[in-house]
Amino acid sequence: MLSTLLQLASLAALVHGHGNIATPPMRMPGDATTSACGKSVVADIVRDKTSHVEGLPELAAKDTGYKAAQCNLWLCRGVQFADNKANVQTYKPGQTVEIKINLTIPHVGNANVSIIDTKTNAIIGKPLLNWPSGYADEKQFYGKTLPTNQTDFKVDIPTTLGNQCATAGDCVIQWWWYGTGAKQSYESCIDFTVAEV
Ligand SMILES: [Cu+2]
Repeated sequence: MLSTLLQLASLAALVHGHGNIATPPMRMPGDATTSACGKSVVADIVRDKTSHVEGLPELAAKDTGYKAAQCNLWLCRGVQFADNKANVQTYKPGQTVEIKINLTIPHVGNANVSIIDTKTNAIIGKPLLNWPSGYADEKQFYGKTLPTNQTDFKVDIPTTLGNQCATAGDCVIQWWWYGTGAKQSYESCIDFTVAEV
């Protein structure tokens, strides 16, 4: 009994994350992220792609390899563009892009999908999609009535970006979700370019 409880407790400690972009491919850490954020952050994300951000700063601070400014944990969980150069999506202004989310454990809250300027970590324009509340509601999730468009949706690439996102690495599409009760943030990033036509 005790060993079962201990096993459950350790399992709960491991399975604490809850969502990530399934497609198009999201940034995943490699050597550049290890060099910016240290091994502990990378190990956490590799072990659980859905993991939240809040656990990471403390983990990172204990790691001698952590360079806070370069890592920038609150953008794409610190995962660096250099590790995702093979997955840069090329979009056209006005193109419709389907995004699918792997949502493993719900925490009701707010969410958005936005284009982020990676230099300033600020949203460019308005979010492409926005759920001010009611995203990933436990009751809907476990009742199997979670609206499909929370995990499988389409965004329109704006026609107003000019060449702001023409260079790979300058912008990401970020799916961001905050579970208000759990106080956990989730971030996944898609690298892309869009150039003026
Ligand atoms: Cu949780």
